[in-house]
Formats: sequence, structure tokens, C-alpha cells
Amino acid sequence: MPSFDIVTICPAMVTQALEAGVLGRAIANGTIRVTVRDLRDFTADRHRVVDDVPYGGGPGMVLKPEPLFRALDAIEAERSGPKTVILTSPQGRPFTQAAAERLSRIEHVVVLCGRYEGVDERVRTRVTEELSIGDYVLTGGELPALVVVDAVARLVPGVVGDEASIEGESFNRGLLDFPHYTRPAVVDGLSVPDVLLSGNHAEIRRWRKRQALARTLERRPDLLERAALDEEERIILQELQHDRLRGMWNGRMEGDHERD
Ligand code: 4HQ
Repeated sequence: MPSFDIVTICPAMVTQALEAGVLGRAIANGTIRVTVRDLRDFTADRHRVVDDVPYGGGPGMVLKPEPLFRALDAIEAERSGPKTVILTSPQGRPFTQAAAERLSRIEHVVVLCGRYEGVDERVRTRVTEELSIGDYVLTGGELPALVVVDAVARLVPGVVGDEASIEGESFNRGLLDFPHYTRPAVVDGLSVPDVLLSGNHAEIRRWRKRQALARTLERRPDLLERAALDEEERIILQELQHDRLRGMWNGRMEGDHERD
């Protein structure tokens, strides 16, 4: 069974989040195991101190190395085999769906949650990968750890009810998702696209492909460089790019006209 250890100075924050929703159910029924470890349990002083001032001066505090080393010693003593130790930090490599897929095939993953200005640099000797969930600064690594565990756990068979929803989903082939609609067919004067009510499944599949490609081209063109497109999608993309260029050209001509 896939299992995670999360090491944090704020276990309540992590535990609470893991009790709810899809992950809560997966943990309750034993599909995955998550152990939340309080970093303060691995301190040796009366006041359970986990942080200290930075050598060289400067603002903020740094997570002390010994509690993290002792926590990793305790986790590693409980099991054999290769160790995957993740540190969440803005300095890490971007956490992507591809990384989630790779981690979902690993038996046991440890996630260290940073805090304050960060962790003592020497802790990185025990870290196998440093991951960032995005280019912004949070108050701690707890939310990133939960993001990583959530994205990895939902790929574990049995965690998400409908396996097909994982297989067919947007990032699977590196494209954004197509638009979704449900009943009613009209709400506040807004209709569902006719094609989705047509019952023509070949048409519907093509429409969804086109929508997914158009959205990706519009919002995340960077994704298209690595997307795994089939023949039909390559043709649709060419049409869309052609339409787009034509739109720009026409826009320019209109502009010329207004300036006359
Ligand atoms: N933090 N992706 C600062 C993040 C972060 C991110 C975690 C805040 C580490 C020291 N982690 N601590 N973005 O902002 O992963």
C-alpha cells in the first residue's frame, strides 16, 4: 500500500485537511496510509525548540537541522528500501502532473514541510527532491505537502472512484480540459452548445478536442510544446492557429480603417 510521512511543526493543519473529502475516505478505508509527524517530538530540549536565528544575521528564523535529522532517522528505521524524501520550497523544481505520476509509483514518500525563512541547508543532504508548487510565497510547507499528497494519492488505484475520470482527464495528455455542462439545457438564458445534445458521439468528441485545443492555445500555449497530440488534434490545432493568424490580420486591417 502506498504510504506517506509528513513532517511538520503544525500537525493539526495537516491532519485536519486529511480528514475531509476523497483523501479522508481513502485513508479511512486503508487505500493509502498517511502518518503526520510533529517535528517538536524530535527535539531534545525542554522547550521543544525547532527554529533558531540565521548564522550571518538577517531577519527571520531557520528550522534547526537536528529535529529534522532525528525525524528522518525515525522514519527510515521503520522501513527498508530506497528513500524518497521531498522538501517543499519555492527553490524546488516545479511540481507537475508528470512528477505526481512518477511519485504515485513509489511505495513510500516522506514530505518535509519547511517554515520560517527555510530549513538549515545541511538538511538537503537527506532530501532526494525539492519541489515547488508555484512561484509564490506561502507561510509554510504544509499546504504544498498537502498539494503533493493529494495529487499523488488520487492516482493510486481505488482512491478516486471512477478510474475513467483519471484516464480521460485534461493534464493526462498535456492539454487543458474542454468545457463541461450539465442540466438544465437553458439557465438564465444561457444554452448548452447544441452539439452536446445531438447524440452524435463522433461530433461531440471532435468538438471537445477543438475546445481543449483552443483553450490551451489561448491560455497556456506553453503546454502545446510538450502535449501528446494525435493526428486529428494536430490538424485541428493547425486550423485554430490559421484562424488565429487570420483574426490578427483582420484586426490589423480594421485598425488601419479606423485610423483613416
Ligand atoms: N513555502 N512551493 C516557505 C512555499 C512553497 C511553494 C514552503 C513557503 C517553504 C519555507 N513551498 N517555506 N511555493 O512557498 O513549495
